[in-house]
Order: sequence, then C-alpha cells, then structure tokens
Amino acid sequence: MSAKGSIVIDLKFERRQVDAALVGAFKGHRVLMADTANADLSDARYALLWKPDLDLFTRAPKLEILFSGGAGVDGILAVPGLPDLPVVRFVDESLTVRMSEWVVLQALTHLRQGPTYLKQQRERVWNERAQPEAKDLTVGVMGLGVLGQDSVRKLKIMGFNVVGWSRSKKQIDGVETFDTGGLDAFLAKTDILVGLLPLTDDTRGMFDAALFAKLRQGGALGKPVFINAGRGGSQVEADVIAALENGILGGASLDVFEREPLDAESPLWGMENVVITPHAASASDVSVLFRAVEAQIERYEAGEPLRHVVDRATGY
Ligand code: NDP
Ligand code: OXD
Repeated sequence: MSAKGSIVIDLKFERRQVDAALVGAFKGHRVLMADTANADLSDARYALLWKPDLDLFTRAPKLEILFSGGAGVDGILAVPGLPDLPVVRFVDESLTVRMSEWVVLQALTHLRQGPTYLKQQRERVWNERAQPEAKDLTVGVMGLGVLGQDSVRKLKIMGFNVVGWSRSKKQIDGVETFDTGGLDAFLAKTDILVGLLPLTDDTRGMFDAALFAKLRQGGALGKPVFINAGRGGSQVEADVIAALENGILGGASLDVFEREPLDAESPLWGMENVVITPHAASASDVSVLFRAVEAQIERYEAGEPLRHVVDRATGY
C-alpha cells in the first residue's frame, strides 16, 4: 500500500515518451495507466488527462483533482460527465519559452517575407524584396496570459511595436494595452495579429471576417497578417481563407485548426503566404509535466493551495 495518493494517467501522448518520463516519477504514489486492460482505478485520487476516455470518471469515482496534460483546458472541460473537481492546467517555463519562440519565428517570417523567398527559391528566381524593419510594424497580441505576456516581451526584444488585448486590462511596460471594450481600437493599430486565447464560449469563432476587416491596412507589409496558436475553434476557417483570397489578409501562420488534423483538402495547405504547423507550437514536455504535477500533489497533500486552478465559470 503506497503512502501517497494514487494517480491515474490518461494522456493520449506517444507511449514511449510517457514510459520514459515515468522512470523515477511520482515516487511513493501508485501510478495507474487508464489504458491498461482491467486496471482497477477505483482508489485513484488524482488524474492526469489529455483527451481522456469517456468512462474514466465512472472507473475512477474517488478522484479529487484533475490535472491537464496541457495549458489549454477546453478539451477537458468539454468532456461529458466531467465531475465537479478542481481542474489544474499545466504552466511551465519550458512550454512558455517554446511558444514565444514560435510566435517570434512567425512574426519574423512574415516581416522578412519568408514564404515569398521560399517560393522564389523553388522557382530559381533572384528577386530582392523590400525590407521593412520590425520597428515599422505593430504586433497585436490577443490574450495576455502566461503565454501572451512572454511573447509580448520577446517580440519587443526583436524591435516590434507591440499592443495587447485581454479580458481585464493589463499594465505592461512599453506596451499599449486594451480590454474587451477597446477591441476595435486595438485592431486598428495591428499589422500582425497574434492569437493566444483559450477556447471558451466567448472566444469561439472570434477570428472572423468582421474582425479581419478591422485590422490596419496599408502598414509596412501592405496587408495584415494573422498568426494563431491559441485554439482553432476561435477562428472561422472559411473566413480566414476568404480574407487571404480577397486580400484583406496578406498572410497567415496557423498552428491550430477547427478540426485537427487539418483536412488534406483544405485550401490553406496550398496558399502561398500561409505557414502551417501541426499543433506543434509548444508541446508539453512529458518529464516536466510529471514533475509539475508531482509538485502540485505535494502541495495539496501538505495542505497548501493548488496553483493554476481553472475558473470553471470563465472556462480558462
Ligand atoms: P492564460 O489563461 O494564462 O491566459 C489567457 C489570456 O486570454 C488572458 O490574458 C485572458 O484575459 C485572455 N482571455 C480569455 N478570454 C478572453 C476573452 N473573452 N476576451 C479577452 N481576453 C480573454 O493562458 P495561457 O497564456 O497559458 O494559454 C493560452 C492558450 O494557448 C491556452 O488556453 C491554449 O489554448 C493555447 N496553447 C496552445 C499551444 C499550442 O501548442 N498551440 C500550447 C499551449 C497553449 P485575462 O488576463 O483578463 O484573464
Ligand atoms: C496545450 C496545447 O494546451 O498543447 O498545452 O495545445
């Protein structure tokens, strides 16, 4: 009998990575794998989840805390029959840093006309293009949470003007910030729009034709660019495609999609100024995730408050 509470793991991650990360992890806890045939989960106190099986909560009726395998919790909150327990999301420096790398990479890719030069290279064309500097552009970041604020900092280091938008107004040195009431003013300043929003009832379908039409036209890149690594459910993909086709948008970098994997038939794959990555902007490092969950359980068992508990009312 282990002294500490047992934990059930139901992560649809690559099994090899999970097994490797489990070596030496969760010392003193009994670790149960939800996908082990006939595993008895009846005593499990904690669950670590990503795309959990629907019967998990009937198999594990004594759970006290649900840990998310990722920073976003929309998937977990949408699970039918989710018990009314604290949901704790994954927040860690490694995940934050990788997201900022992706965001800065995409902003620089569009600034330095990466897709155009790649096309020219394939066609063996030697044609130098205009070279605006980062300081000539304003990047507007929607979502100023853990990921958004780090991206803002790093975009500024690269020289971009940065403005930010979030539900509650933020104070960030050298950055003009807006709350929900200031959305139009925020969009009117934005040449490169970065989405780092959670998917909630309020953000679903937010990136649509009406929003793209409010972005600044005629900036240093000519047309605005849309970058999204929050959740695909926040974008109306048909509107993204139409805006790219009719020139409201000049380019896009998309890591997330309404349906993943992105359908092989989607026109986005073939669009010249579109960069597609397969929901890979910032994956959870499994070993780091396990250490973070272990630390949270230690806090909980010592009677200390959990960190990064999701507000079930706002959905993030
Ligand atoms: P946080 O919860 O720390 O931040 C969320 C931000 O969004 C906050 O600033 C919040 O405002 C703002 N926000 C939420 N709802 C609204 C709204 N209705 N209107 C305006 N602003 C809103 O989340 P993280 O920064 O850690 O992560 C953001 C998202 O990134 C995750 O939910 C996930 O979906 C996605 N993600 C994607 C990954 C990928 O690889 N593509 C990897 C990891 C995460 P306020 O500050 O006022 O609360
Ligand atoms: C996350 C993700 O939410 O990988 O962590 O999308």
